[in-house]
Amino acid sequence: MKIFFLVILVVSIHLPVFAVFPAVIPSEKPDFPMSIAMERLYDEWNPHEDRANELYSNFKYSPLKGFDDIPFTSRRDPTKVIKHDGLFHVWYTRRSTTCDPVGLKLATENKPATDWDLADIWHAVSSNGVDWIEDKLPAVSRPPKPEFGSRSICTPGILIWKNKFYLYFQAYAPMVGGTVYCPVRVASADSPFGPWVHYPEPVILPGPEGSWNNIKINDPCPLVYNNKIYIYYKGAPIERGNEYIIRMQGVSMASNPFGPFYESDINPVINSGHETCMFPWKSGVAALVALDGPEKNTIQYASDGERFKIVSNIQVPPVAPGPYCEDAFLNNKNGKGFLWGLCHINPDGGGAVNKSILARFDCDLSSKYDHKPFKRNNLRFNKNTYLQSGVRLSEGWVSRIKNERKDVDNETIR
Ligand code: AAL
Repeated sequence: MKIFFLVILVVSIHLPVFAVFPAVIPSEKPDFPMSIAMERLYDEWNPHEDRANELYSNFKYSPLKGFDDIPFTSRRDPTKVIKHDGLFHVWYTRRSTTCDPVGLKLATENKPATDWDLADIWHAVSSNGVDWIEDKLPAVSRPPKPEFGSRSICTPGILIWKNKFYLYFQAYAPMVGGTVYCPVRVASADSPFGPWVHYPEPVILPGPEGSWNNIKINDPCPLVYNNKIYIYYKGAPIERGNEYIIRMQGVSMASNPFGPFYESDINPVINSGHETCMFPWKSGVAALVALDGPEKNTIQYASDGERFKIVSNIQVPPVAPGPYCEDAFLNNKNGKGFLWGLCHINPDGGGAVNKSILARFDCDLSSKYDHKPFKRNNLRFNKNTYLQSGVRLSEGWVSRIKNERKDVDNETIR
């Protein structure tokens, strides 16, 4: 009998205690058995979901004033916004041509192939982030032929280092396009108003033959971190096709703005995304990763600037974001994030051959402020969103689906 009770006692000590998951989410991880989804809520997320995630936000957009709509003029790919002597500054790609982009095959000396072809880098200032005044001339103009950048300089990134200003940008020659060599060049100035002086040599070069970034270094995004200049970028190889990767992001570091830059040993450090958007966060670096790849539309964090992990999933993220991130160059291991920035929009919802405009986004990716409306889930959109071109099922697929219907739409009970 005694043994019988002992067995019951031992068994009951080891039996898991099942509990009903309570309506009020426990702030500590419960020790009763849970599904792996609920384990994950505590281990990878936090019990208060996106509301309590400082690196979760949604994004609201506003039009900007001061950027006149000029025929065949496009503005895109803004830098981070900086504030200097009370004024906000931004730089961006501006194309002012005599016709719309015609594609790579039809491009000529004066006819742009893509939206970022035959472009220079322009500058605008604002006292409130909404009303902007654009300079009358480019801040940085294309260098002469045959130098890198003589066809187009575009997609700049701003750096402030030891009280001087540096603009890093894509430098295309003799043409733009996926199979054209595109290193990163830099121009420097003592003031955000310029004058900007081209450094004669490219500073970040594509990688060796066969490597992930062997033809293009795009979207340079500088930060100051670990007492060094960190430039993140998107790399691409000359080879195209499903076996090749064209949208991963890497980082190179230097102690001098003109280089030499040394690649991270573990590049690429981000497996998805398109335009780059990195910012100091606490003692590490965070990244907004949008548009391409399996980890598109996420915010990621790397405690060492290189080992990125997903920390939130986001909706309708800004394209080519240039946040106003006040501590991007402070090197203080105390990154506080941001509340707004500029981005670009294709008014026609188009792609490489469509013109772009700059817009403002607001969000709450800040650890300093708490703007609750930006922490909402459950964003819903109206009919026009679902039925706009690019989202609406195309006529071609409407008829294909109609023709395949008798083979595809099988009886539910067979
Ligand atoms: C972008 C960026 C790069 C690409 C093109 C212009 O928005 O990713 O700059 O080359 O598109």
